[in-house]
Amino acid sequence: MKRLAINSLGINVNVGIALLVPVFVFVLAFAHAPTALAAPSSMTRQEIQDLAVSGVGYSYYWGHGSWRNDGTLIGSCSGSCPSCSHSGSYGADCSGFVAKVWQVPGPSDVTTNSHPYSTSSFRWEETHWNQIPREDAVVGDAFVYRNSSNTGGHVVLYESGDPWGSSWVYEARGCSYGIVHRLKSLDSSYVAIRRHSLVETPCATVPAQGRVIDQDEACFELGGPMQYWRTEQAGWNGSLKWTHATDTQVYNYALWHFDLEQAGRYVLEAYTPAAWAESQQANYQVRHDSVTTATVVDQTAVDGWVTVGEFDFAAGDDQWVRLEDLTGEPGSSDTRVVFDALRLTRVVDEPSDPADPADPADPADPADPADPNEPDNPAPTSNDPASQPGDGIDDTDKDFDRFAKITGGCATSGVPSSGAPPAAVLWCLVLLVWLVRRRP
Ligand SMILES: [Ca+2]
Repeated sequence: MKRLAINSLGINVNVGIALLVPVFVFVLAFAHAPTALAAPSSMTRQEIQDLAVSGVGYSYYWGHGSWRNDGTLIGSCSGSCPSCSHSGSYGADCSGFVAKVWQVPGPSDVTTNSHPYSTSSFRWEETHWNQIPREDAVVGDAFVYRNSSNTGGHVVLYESGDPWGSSWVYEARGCSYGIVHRLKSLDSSYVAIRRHSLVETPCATVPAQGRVIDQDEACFELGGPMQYWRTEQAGWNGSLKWTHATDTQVYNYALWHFDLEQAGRYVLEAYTPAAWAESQQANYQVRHDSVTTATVVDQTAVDGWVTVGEFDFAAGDDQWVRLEDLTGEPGSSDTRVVFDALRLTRVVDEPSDPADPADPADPADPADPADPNEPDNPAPTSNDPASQPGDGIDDTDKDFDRFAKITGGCATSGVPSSGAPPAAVLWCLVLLVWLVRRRP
């Protein structure tokens, strides 16, 4: 009994612990979880933009956020918000609009009214989004502004354009305008924010022949304090980044990641437009096939593609080029280091004439031996050999023939023909025959 009791007790304790531990962990987890919001569902930038487009045309509706996919029942707004009046069931204000197209805090059909955040939330909180450097804004990011007294503000969805100048945006503009797509100047009081859980376009692979890898691709990684980066509407494909050089420590750096489809030897070039590239000792570190090679490049040497070097790359990723601001040029010199496109071009080995053995096939072309007959058969020349480039007649012959044809009509002027019997001889023969016949 004792042993049984002990065994029974032991079993019960073990089972109890086994059951209680996960329950305890579960309770603990949730006791600490209430403020930890789940990340929003994954979305692509295209999905965000598509939702924004679907809302264009609907009315401004203070404190609301919903519309329809069929563009009907757009509603209307009048007056001056918040003391405005609205008719209809659909429409959105600026923050209701951005929350809906961003699908935050969670999935919500556009037809379902929701208004989970104010511009204050978008400006001062970072629950499902965070601030980004303004110049990094791309389609699907947002720009938010909140006044100094924190009583009002505005938020728009960014599409394209100059983030420091005129930008194309989608916005619930106001009572008199509704939801619009327009070119808007975003002043410096706006900050850029980016939704979490975006599914970004992956870094595209490098095909066998190579390709350009630009600084606005997913393959490009920017590092260091964002306030030191500048973006210009210049360079390869209309944009580049630069930062000032230093001679003390690395502040900023960037990497271009490569994922090659085929191993091989490639020429690596960097695009260095003269208007922006000033560093004469940019240090490119090239990671290729498990080897890192550093090369100093004068970015002022070429207004365009400057050669970094020739490298053997393996197939696959974990290969990159890293460029830092630590060039050795003093910060006081305000030397710009440019970060624009890189170009990989496959080095094709010179063929060792392996195709030549195929040349013996040429003798199988017996047409040439027939050429000697050509002078005896001048008829083809009347077919304008100039229009028969594949007939094996060389240009000299064509020119001669063309000349002969053109001058043919004038040849009766008596160009001596060595093969023709002189007329006098013929007349002599005729006279001789006549004399012989007359002889009795
Ligand atoms: Ca570029």
